[in-house]
Amino acid sequence: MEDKYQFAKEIVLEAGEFLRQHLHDELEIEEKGHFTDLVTQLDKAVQEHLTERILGRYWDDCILGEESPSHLPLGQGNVWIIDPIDGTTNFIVQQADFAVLLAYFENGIGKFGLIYDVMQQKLYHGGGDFPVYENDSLLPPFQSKSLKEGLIGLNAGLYAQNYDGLAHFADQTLGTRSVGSAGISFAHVLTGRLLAQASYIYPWDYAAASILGEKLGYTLMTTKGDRPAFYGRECVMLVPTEKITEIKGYLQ
Ligand code: 2AM
Ligand code: CA
Repeated sequence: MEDKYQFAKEIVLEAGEFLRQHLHDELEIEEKGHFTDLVTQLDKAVQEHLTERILGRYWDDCILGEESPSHLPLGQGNVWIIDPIDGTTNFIVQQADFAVLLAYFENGIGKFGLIYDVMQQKLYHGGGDFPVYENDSLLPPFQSKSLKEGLIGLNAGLYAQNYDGLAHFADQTLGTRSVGSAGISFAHVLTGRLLAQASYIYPWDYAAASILGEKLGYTLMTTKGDRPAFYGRECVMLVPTEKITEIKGYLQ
């Protein structure tokens, strides 16, 4: 597992370097069903490159990627989950606050996760048997604090709809913040900048965070209070495990 983990770090850093080099390329932007859901040739190139690197070395493993042709459920065997660019809209409009996400599972058990904030050059890595780091700095587990002392990552749409009671939960905190990259927002929970993060997203957006978070005293769960299905789009949140009962009291 150590070899696989080192390899995963290497290829994610490589992908980030590639994106920084191509930051000012002319983009071919396509809509995927809705004008706010975008993909570029660089999402596809990074997905292809990571897939080739992984299968070139671990040819029996399976890939589940945002830009893969088929979206298999996470089940048996060795599965790598890739989001080549998390925060594609930020990438296009801001050239900042986007991430490369990679998670590795064996028979449905998370072994390690990686979130690479490409422009900040911050790699959040670990989970499973590995301690969690931001680059070379070990991250401590959740430092207990009350909801009143923390911020929640939540976008304006979910707050405005009070989706599953998220606005009621947010109103117990110091306020909401929104980055536009689920991966980077989850990383802010891991470092303690945010107390929690909720988003309506897909498995490739939350897989790495679920593995990293579990190691530091957080739980990735749906806003209905269930384990995420790792299939299709769901409203999920990363919350301190010790706060679950209290948070559920505010959700509907
Ligand atoms: P993405 O860039 O990989 O699609 C804010 O848009 C966050 O929600 C991003 O992390 C984005 O990831 C994710 N997201 C997931 N599904 C989305 C969708 N259909 N439209 C826009 N953002 C989506
Ligand atoms: Ca993406």
